Amino acid sequence: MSGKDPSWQFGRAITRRPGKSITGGLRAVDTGAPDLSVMLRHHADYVATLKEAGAEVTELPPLESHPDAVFVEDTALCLPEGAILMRPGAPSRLGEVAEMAPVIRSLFPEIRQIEGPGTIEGGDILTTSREVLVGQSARTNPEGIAELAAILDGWGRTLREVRVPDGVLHFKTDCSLLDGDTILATDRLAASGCFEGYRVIRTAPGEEAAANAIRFNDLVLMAAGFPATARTLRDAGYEVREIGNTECAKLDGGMSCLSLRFQ
Ligand code: CIR
Repeated sequence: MSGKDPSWQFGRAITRRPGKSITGGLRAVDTGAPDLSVMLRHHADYVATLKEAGAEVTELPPLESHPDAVFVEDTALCLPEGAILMRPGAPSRLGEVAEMAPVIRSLFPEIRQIEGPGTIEGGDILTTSREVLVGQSARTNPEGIAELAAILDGWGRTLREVRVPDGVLHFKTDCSLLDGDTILATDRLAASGCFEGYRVIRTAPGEEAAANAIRFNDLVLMAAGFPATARTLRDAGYEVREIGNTECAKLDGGMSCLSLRFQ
């Protein structure tokens, strides 16, 4: 795919439909159980928007044994060189990787795996056109990051380690890639200086949850309900689609968590 930027120009995505067990999903603060029927509607809108953006979507069935399995992003890192199976830091999510592995194996000729003892989740990894940024968080520890760095080094890629602000689940809870050089970020994350050299667009005050967006080809998918940030993005020239996310938000999930994206 010459001429394309593999950090945001994709051909494929993997998603997994939420199941009844979603009510048992992990959450930092309990704001009530997610409503499965509403979440299914939002999820269908999300998949339809990925297809509108040009994705061929592999839609996996619900996995009732793993309440958080809808958040497929945390199980793998997909790059043009190959895919790397992650090792989640949340014990209840470790088994999701074995469920995703055969799907990844059917799509990627080159597969690596984080073996441990370190842990790392896909939500802490932001791939830009120049580097792979990885946030150290409550889920992703230095050992997991070191194991990923060694794999990426073998592929000629640079990993840069950053810190996720306290109380924030994942690095990408607070940022997303808008194009090869532009990042949408919250004030609290951008203030750490980790995006020096990039163009940074900030979420509007009080709209921090808008930061977890995705760019997929010509579209930016963002959670609905953040009008000031949506306006900022449109004024900057992005074509934005707002998708309901109220139920995933109860489980600390957003746009990026719901898919794996690759060429
Ligand atoms: C969790 O706590 O693991 C899930 N309830 C939410 C995961 C969100 N994933 C992501 O940001 N990549």
